[in-house]
Amino acid sequence: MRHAILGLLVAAKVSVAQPPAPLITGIPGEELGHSMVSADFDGDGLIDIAVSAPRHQLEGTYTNSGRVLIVRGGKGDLSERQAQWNARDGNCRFGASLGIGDLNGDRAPDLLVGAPGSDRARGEAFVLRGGKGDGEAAFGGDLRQAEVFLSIKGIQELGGFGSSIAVGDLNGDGLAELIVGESGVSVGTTKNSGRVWVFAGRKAWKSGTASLPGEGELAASLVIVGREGDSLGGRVLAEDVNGDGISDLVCSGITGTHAGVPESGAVFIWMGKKDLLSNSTLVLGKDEADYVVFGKGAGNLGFALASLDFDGDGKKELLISEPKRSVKGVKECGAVHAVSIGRIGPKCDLGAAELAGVVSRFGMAPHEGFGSSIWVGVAGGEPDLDLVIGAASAGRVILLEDPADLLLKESRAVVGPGNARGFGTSAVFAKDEKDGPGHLFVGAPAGVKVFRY
Ligand SMILES: [Ca+2]
Ligand SMILES: [Ca+2]
Ligand SMILES: [Ca+2]
Ligand SMILES: [Ca+2]
Repeated sequence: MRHAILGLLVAAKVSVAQPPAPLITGIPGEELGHSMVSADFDGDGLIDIAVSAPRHQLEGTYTNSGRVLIVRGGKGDLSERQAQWNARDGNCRFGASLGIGDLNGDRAPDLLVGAPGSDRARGEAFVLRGGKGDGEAAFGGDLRQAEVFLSIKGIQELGGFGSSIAVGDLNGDGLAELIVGESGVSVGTTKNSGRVWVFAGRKAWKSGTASLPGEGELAASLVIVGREGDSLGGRVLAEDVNGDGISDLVCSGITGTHAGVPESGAVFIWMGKKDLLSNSTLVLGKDEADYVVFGKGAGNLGFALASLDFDGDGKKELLISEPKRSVKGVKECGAVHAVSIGRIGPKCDLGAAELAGVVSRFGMAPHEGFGSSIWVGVAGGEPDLDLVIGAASAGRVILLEDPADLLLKESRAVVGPGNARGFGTSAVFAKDEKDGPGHLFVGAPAGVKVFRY
């Protein structure tokens, strides 16, 4: 049985006739809806939403300080369920990246927030603890005063530490690692290499604010440096994509050059294993990743990352978007690729004529930006919806009830209203009420709006 919203969308086929009024309208220019994640941050059984506005101007500070809005699940007055995290300083772009994961092992999902513009773009990464009791994530606060569970400050000017952030157990010891991208950094003479930091999991994290290079208590266990132009760490993902039960590390170099074309993008993958963190530094070009996937043309491969069991074999495929991919004369229609690790070679070129282990869906029209965002449902969970893919330049999202639908042309789509520019830059589906099917939330940052269907 399909849920009400899906029934509605089936009937509407391509668009919902009357779009709802925006759930939240932000302040012009603040980019509300830039990033969005969903999890039950306060432990009440209802899914909550965190949505960022990284160019929000905080009262009394410079522009681009950023804010993250929380909408707690439930019924009734939105104002009673809404909270806000205020940034620490101007220009820090708090909320330019968001993530979820349980860092401290209390089984409550923690909210991860990057502020890559902080302190002359040295950047800062925040972990806001989820859960009942001492959980702070769902209730908001002002970082100029509030102590949060953990924050780490970057060290290199313009490095942009916090460009991406994720949590996952990469060495299978049961303790979750913290992974942070620093995509703006040039390491040594390697311009725009970007860098990814991995801080090994521990039974007890020392709460408070720390600075790189992680010393003593917070020494980084693994540092990965990109190739020239990669801007490694624009996105990071820690999910098990080869089915061995250990999370694997996936790092995007969205601007990387391939076959002489800058901005092609490359995605580097390391299989999680017991001794993954024993190398202290890896330098791409000298050291190899276990797998690399290269984009075709200036498509920005790796702009969005996710994982989902696409073919039902019990192993998750890696989903990689390429929103500026052109195909057969359709310029920048975009693409999403489902990659089966184990069926591809160590170097997988998406421009190759014959490709085993890769299933690709392309956007339909020029300049759609298909793949601006990817949201994945929980396997076997409610609602019965597996995948939402944004096409922000066209202002729409598509919804897939079964990952095998990826190739179906007749997917259900939701088209944003005309004043919702950037609709689909972020999207999640969340069961945010006790009864009922859940709702689709879509961010439109150029129109500074968040919609709920
Ligand atoms: Ca909740
Ligand atoms: Ca936690
Ligand atoms: Ca670990
Ligand atoms: Ca694995």
